[in-house]
Amino acid sequence: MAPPSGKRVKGTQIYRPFIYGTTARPFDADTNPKPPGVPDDHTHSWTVFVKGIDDVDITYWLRRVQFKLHESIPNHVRTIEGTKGKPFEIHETGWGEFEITMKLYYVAESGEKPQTLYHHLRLHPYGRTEEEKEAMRLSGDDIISWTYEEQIFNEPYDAFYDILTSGAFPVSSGGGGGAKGGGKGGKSKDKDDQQAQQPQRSPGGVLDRSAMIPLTNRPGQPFSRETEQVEIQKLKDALVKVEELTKQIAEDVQQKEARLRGLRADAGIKA
Ligand code: SLL
Repeated sequence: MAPPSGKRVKGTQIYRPFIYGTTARPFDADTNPKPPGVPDDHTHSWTVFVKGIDDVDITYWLRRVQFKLHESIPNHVRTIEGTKGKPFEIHETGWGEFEITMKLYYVAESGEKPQTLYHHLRLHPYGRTEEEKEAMRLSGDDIISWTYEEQIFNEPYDAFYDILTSGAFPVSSGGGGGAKGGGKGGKSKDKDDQQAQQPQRSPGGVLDRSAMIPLTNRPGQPFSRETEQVEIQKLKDALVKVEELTKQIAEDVQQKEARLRGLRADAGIKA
């Protein structure tokens, strides 16, 4: 593919948060009955996905995703083309865990080569302790293995830069430019125009075509500033623990050295 014409925006990096991963659920007669035709040895239904944070649209930078599943699965290489506002996803059933390869293809204007990500399909709760495993069992029977990622576009072409950054404020001259909810009977044109000027936000407050993440968590939306703060606190607490341990070990070494000196002196050995 020929690189896009135009210049690169020098010294500029644009990043966009996104999430990829799998959600699995064991078959259960009441909560997740096995659909007809699913083989007897299949124990779970699962979904693999790539999507925007707080489910915001990412198709303005991500064009398609090729998912490579385990060879035991019929038609194991699947390509999903982007549909505006929808996740790139595949629903499947099976019995075993394996590594899924996801190849991300960017929009033509980006001039970017595809990039490959790897994700381990999880069917069973995991964690280092029973507590952690129990936490995995939260939210019904869903086994969630999700990763927060940031896609970096380094010195994007100027046309792509515009695509990345201009969508939050639709051009009013274009008759709405994709603003939702306008044009219903009874609304004045002024109001429609006003709405077209409003940047669009997800329910969690994420501005369309931005690098924002929500301030707080919501059910099914675990990545937020709140989560970030919790992680930062965990790191701080761990650092305090490491410093305490280091101090203890240093004291221990000092005591042992003193004892060694004493023993040597008793035995008449020169230090
Ligand atoms: C394992 N190494 O032994 C893995 C392989 C394969 C999973 C897991 C089959 C689905 C189908 C399926 O679940 N394969 O037949 O459609 O755990």
